[in-house]
Order: sequence, then structure tokens, then C-alpha cells
Amino acid sequence: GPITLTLWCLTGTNLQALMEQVKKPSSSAEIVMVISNRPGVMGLKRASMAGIQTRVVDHKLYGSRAEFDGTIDKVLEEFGVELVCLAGFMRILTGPFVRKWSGKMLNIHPSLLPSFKGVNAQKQALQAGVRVTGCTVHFVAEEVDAGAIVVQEAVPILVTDTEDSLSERIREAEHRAFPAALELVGSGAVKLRDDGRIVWNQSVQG
Ligand code: 3YE
Repeated sequence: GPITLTLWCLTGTNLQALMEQVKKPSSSAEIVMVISNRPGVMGLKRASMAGIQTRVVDHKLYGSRAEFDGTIDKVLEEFGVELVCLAGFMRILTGPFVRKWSGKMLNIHPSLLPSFKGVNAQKQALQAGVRVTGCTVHFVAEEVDAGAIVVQEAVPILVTDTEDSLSERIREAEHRAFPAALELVGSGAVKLRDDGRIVWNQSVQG
């Protein structure tokens, strides 16, 4: 059956790419709702224009990370969410929440992990002087940006690149990589084992 999906977003361009992906007849996914921790962001507008339900869970209104994550968890349960896609979401999630959604939560990061973890990955790549970087879609594990890798796409760094021009090239790669990872997990072609390693089921078309 169709897999239900939740997203979090800022500018929402990755959300837009996922919304376009799930419209395809071949897609194994359906977007059931979008959650944002920031009110008024573009991603919420994109979702409501497409008739997708939205919720704002503003982290500033919670006294602890556990209470914030607990509220998110309740909303995900309420909507019967089966897979969570973090698309521009910038908060570190707590261990209990991450463990509960293990194998059911993907994040996208703007570098070829395990290089350049954390914030400003594009700036880190420019400063390191590497000639190739990219993006990574990975399962979310408790250690930030360290979960099992599902899809990567390499992006060249040009000698003329600024942080903005490189970020834009990486963003274009993200709009291919995230939909591809969604389908791999949604179709069952890729699963996360209890030991945190990935299993590829080659009998599933993907
Ligand atoms: N949480 C865990 N594991 C993961 N969250 C994300 C990925 C991921 C995760 O793999 N356990 C930078 C977070 C890095 C940071 O320090 N964030 C601040 C807030 C900054 C803000 O609100 O703009 C914080 O205190 O959480 C998603 C990507 C996380 C990016």
C-alpha cells in the first residue's frame, strides 16, 4: 500500500521536489502532512496550496527538547505517518525520539558524508579546498549526520564558486537525491537493520 510521509521545511524547495515525485503514478509514497517548527515559512504555504494538511510545532514554546519531540511524536501518530523526511529542518532530535522512528526517518545534508557534518557544510567544503562535494540522504541516527547512507550525488566545485553558487548547485542535486531516496525506502528496496546497517532488497524494482 501507499506509504504516508511527513515533512518539515524552511524554504520548502526539497518539499516541492518530493511533492512532484509523489504525483507520479509510479510513486510508492503519499504526503499526508507537513510539520514545521517555524511559523510562516514558505514550505507551509506550498503544502497548503497543494491541499496537504500542515501543523506548526514551534520549538520556542517548549521548555525542553523532550517536550518538543514528544509533541512532534504525537502529531506523527495522529496522522499515521510511516516515514518522516527532514527537509530543511535544523533541530537536533533527542535519543528516544530518534530510536522510536529508527528506519522511518530520513534527513538530507549538503555534503558527501561523512565529510563536513553539521552546519555550513558548503562553506566547510570551500574552506577545505576539495574539488567535489555533494549531498547525502541518510537515515537519522542519534549521532547527527552519522546514520546509514541511502543516496548520494556528487557535485563539482568550480574555481569561481561562492558559498551561494555552490549551495545552489548542491540544492539542484538534492532535488534529485531526496525523491530517489524516498522511493527506495517507500518501495521497500532499502531497509535499516536493527544494527544500524542498510539492507538492499534487490527483488524490489527501484
Ligand atoms: N538529530 C539527530 N540526528 C540526526 N536532526 C537533523 C539530523 C539529525 C538530527 O542525524 N539526533 C544544528 C543541527 C544540525 C544545530 O545546532 N541546531 C540547533 C538549532 C538551530 C536552528 O534552530 O536553526 C539546535 O539547537 O538543535 C536535522 C538537521 C540538523 C542540522
